[in-house]
Amino acid sequence: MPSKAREVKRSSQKYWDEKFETMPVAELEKFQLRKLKETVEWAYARVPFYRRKLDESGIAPKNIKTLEDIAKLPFTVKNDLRDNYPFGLCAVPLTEVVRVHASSGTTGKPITGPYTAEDLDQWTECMARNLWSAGVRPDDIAQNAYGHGLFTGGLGFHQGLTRLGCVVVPTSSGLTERQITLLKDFGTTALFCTPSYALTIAERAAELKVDIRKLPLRVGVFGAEPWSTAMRQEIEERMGIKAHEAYGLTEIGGPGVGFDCEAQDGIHLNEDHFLAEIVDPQTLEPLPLGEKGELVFTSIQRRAMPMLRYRTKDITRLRREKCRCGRTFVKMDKIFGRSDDMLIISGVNVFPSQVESLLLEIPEVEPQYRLVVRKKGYLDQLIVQVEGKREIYDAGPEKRLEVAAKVMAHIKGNMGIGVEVEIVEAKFINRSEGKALRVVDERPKQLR
Ligand code: DLL
Repeated sequence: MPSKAREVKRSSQKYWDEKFETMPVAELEKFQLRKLKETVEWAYARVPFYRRKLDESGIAPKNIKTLEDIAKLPFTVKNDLRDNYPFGLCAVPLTEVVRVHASSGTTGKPITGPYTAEDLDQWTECMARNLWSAGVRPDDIAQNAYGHGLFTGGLGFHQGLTRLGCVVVPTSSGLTERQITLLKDFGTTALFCTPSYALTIAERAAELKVDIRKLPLRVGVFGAEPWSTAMRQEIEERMGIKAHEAYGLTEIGGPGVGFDCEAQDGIHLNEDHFLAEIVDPQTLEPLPLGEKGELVFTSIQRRAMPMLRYRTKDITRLRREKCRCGRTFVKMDKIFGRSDDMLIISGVNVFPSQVESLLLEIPEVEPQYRLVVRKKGYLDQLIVQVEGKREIYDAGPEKRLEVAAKVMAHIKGNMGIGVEVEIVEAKFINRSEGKALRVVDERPKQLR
């Protein structure tokens, strides 16, 4: 198998694509500007939606002369994708489309992500960078437990792993006991799934008296949902692995947009493919590097569905700094959360991942939780429902109240908000096989 042999030879290389991953920023910016101009022209010439939007804003492709000029372009939002469902934003005839992914989200019509053969190839390269950076190598036995199908996770990882030349085991998500059997029988060394599913697998394995720490498993690449650093450490501890990260979204091509490295300190963005900005979610003004706000992406190499200034609703900040891995790509902080999931409790902005970090600091509770929001009079009330460790239930109701009070005080002390805490029955929280549902909003719709 010549291609596998070729990849094996590359195992000692530090980067998958050294040229781009370590390109000096000035050179990268020149490349980005060229690709940005091409993309704006491509979208303007081929997608009536973009032509109309640019015309309405009085912007012509020739007005894009510097990278900063990107701020002149109008934003694109999820509803634009819904309104143009299924192929209204497609810049190529369907005869040139070789794949369509889709994401349903929680409400409304799905959105689609079409790819040309060239788009698929580039996506695969982006995924290969992600996996390589996590230390996945051609001799890994790679169990891919992201959902396979319309969701971009399964096939995106499949392509990247195949390009590396790994032994790919496409389990898809679910059937947790079988996942554990295969981890054992195949001697899986690398696991891919959402962080919440990794936790589900770890928990089930413990119940089955399988010690994952003693299996050959050594690395995982997790993503597709917000997770705190504390959760990463928890997974590393329970599985005895290094837990790395993948970031991406269907609208701009799925996972492979960003990835972490050996430093595990922020997520490098594949800047030769995606231009990132942070904007103030209220005023939509661009914010300088280092400030927290909404992440906006422009794809600069995609052909089938180019995206101009797509508002992700993900909240984070960008950092341009020397990373110890040697990559020059800008870094983004772990996503704090989606603006959709942000709660305002007693005037304080609350993201589920902040509460998650605090829960993980309390040894008496499990990292299984959900946040329920209710109205109490005019005020929003936050109820943190969390499961306790087995010993807590054995110790009786008094103990549950004591732990609830402890959690409440910890949240108050760190976030300054009063919440109600319920130590719910064991297994009350639905175990996730994909993206975990963290927020249950029980407020009447008109009062949210
Ligand atoms: O979740 C793509 C993906 C698959 C990424 C596998 C990583 C691994 P969507 O289903 O369209 O695509 O959801 C995209 O998920 O806007 C974020 O809100 C969230 N998200 C994705 N990765 C992360 C991450 C895939 N690492 C939405 N941390 C995004 C936090 C993430 N949130």
